[in-house]
Amino acid sequence: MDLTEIYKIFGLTGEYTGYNVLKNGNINKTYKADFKENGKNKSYIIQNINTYVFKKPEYIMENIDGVTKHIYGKLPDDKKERGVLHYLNAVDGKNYYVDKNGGFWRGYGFVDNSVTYDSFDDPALFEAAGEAFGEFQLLLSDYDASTLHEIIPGFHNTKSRYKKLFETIEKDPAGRVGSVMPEIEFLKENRSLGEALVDMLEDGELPLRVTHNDTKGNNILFDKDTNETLAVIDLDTVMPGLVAYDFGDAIRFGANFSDEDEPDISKTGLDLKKYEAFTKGFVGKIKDSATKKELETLSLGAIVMTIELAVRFLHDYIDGDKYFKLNYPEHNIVRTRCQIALAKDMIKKRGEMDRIVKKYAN
Ligand code: GN1
Ligand code: MG
Repeated sequence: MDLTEIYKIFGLTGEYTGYNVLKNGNINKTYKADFKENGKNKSYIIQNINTYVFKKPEYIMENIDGVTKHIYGKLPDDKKERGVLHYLNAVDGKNYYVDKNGGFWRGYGFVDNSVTYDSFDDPALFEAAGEAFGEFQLLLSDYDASTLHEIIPGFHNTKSRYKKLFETIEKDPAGRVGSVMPEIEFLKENRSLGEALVDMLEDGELPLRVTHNDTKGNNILFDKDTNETLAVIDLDTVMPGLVAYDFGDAIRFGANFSDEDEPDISKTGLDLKKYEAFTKGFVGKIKDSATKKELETLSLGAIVMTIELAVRFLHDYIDGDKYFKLNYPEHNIVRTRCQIALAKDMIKKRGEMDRIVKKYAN
């Protein structure tokens, strides 16, 4: 599909000066399109949604419409412009467009002078990320969860994720099972740990809340000059979930010494300094609204989310790489090994992780 067609459909005007592909998402295709109008630069984000992953993208757009309006309504006037994404309407008034080949498109205004980070070497910045994700949850604490579509059913249900992994191992569709036995073994040994949060949810020990469910640090916009946090983005997976999922995934991604797909796993492990910085920010925001049990399960959330991603990356590898975008053929198994190395290190450090949560929960 020709991008200029898409610009027309979303009514973008001005002189078009070019686009970049933004590469930090593993699912959708994202473009930043640059325009000039009356001497001023104005950019837009255009996304082509992956319909293998998102079977009903119209539902995502309904969720996003509700959630962004809710947040917009709560922001003070001076934050309304940059504190939430403003989605574009197509010529027919819908906030998406389906092309003749079934391609699903949407767009929003690029937030002026904003930046995202893939890693957080400055603890203060990661603490701010913790505050932003904590605040996001507070903003949605009164959102009517029954109006939200469950975009990917069982998204963080590690019991069904494990089940699907073992079913695919049985079928071995890509003939790769024989080469990944140590990884399968680790995941088998740690199955009850990986399923622990779902057990607690099923037993009614933890409340469901409206959560983001994809809290990678690069889903936060910062002001390029001041590093003030502006907005939480990537709202595709906003759904009912556990607080521990949002805390856990942010730690999994941002408090790792390495990237989530580092091939040299001797570099991988939990950086307790970063862990503490994020915990300080996140727990500081949610401690009054969270239950004691929720706070107690945060460190477990980090371990569970890391095991979950190992399960998901390994599943995709065994399944022949259908879900996640790859940068090279072995990418999914490299990701799996990195997540396993991180999970092992977290398991060793669990006592320390708990101590840190307690420090900020009181
Ligand atoms: C995917 O595309 P991105 O980066 O927003 C995935 C997340 C994973 C993440 C791992 C819908 O997110 O669940 O944690 O990759 N999103 C979906 O990097 O599956
Ligand atoms: Mg995402």
